[in-house]
Amino acid sequence: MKPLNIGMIGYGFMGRAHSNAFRKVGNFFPIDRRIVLKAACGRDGAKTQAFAHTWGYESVETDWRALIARDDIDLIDIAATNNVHAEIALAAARAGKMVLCEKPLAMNPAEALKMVKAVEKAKVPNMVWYNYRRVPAVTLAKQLIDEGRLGKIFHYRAKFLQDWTISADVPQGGQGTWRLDAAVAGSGVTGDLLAHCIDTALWLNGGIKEVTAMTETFVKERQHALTGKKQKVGIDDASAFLARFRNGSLATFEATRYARGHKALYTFEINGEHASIFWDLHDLHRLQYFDHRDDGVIRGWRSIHVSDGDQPYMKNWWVPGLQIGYEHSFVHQVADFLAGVASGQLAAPTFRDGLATDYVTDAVLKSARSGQWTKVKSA
Ligand code: SOE
Repeated sequence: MKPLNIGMIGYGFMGRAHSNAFRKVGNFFPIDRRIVLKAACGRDGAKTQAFAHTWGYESVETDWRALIARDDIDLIDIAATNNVHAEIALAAARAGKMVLCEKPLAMNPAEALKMVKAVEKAKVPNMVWYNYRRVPAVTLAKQLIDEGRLGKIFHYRAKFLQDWTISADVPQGGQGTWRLDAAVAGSGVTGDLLAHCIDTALWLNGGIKEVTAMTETFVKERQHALTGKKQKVGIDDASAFLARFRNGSLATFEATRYARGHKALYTFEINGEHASIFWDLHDLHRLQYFDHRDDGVIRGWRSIHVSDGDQPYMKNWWVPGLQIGYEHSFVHQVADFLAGVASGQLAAPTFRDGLATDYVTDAVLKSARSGQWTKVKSA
């Protein structure tokens, strides 16, 4: 089998999630390339070395430009902070590499558009790591909607709730807390958490026409982990918006890091003319489904344990009844990406799909500032 040499940029949470996916995918899915973890890249040499050792990368680079310049790298995976996505992706596309990028695609739509143009001009395979699409229960939701089981959609309701930044002592900037630093993250929960909800929503329910939003920054100043200085906080701690989808349905979206007791409670509910669907990341292998067309005496919400071979992705894992988890969504994403490359029909979400999400998050932030309903651009 022809090798596919991976150059991984970043060794944090996502560097681990992606590396795990690259290592596992060939054991469970019929891929046509032999994945080689060729090089890990990060600014801190010792940490990158340790990461490379743990995950089995053959070599280490401390400058992403040197990584991209290497002839023995086929695919650049950007698992670094949001502020460097664009620069790296542009250089990787110019060098003719395949490019995978962590979400959100960019700091703002202007950057994201440049990235889309670069990969499309260079005709290089590209994808954004919106992994939740490939949790089997979520993929099953897509299947049920596409089969028309819900009928006309009236409502879409999504939430992503966390509680890890309530203390004013949590710093901004630095490893682990860069998500609180606007210069590195771009925005707060809008780009970090709502972006997930929006990506899933655009996939399941089509485009969003307009939004009206509110955001809040509860802790106004935080110490910067790198400078030690107290600085104004530029990110949104909480963000909520109403939306109208192009198909006429109405939506509410909410994300916060101030919902005490919730760690990563991503939920969505969709209400259609005939049926409704509910999904909850804390119970990710289940899909709740209600069908009004069921016989009245047994009608009710059913909890589908998504673990059977005829349900999405599951025939590649264990035997019916045995469930899988969070990390597998990344494995599925690599499997689909490679199948897309092999067939010439790229798997979504491509960079252009990532731009569509960035247009929504941008409209949300603009609306929160202006207090006005704001139109969403089409990607
Ligand atoms: C933030 O805590 C975070 O890790 C996000 O950055 C991820 O994208 C999300 O999947 C889980 O929460």
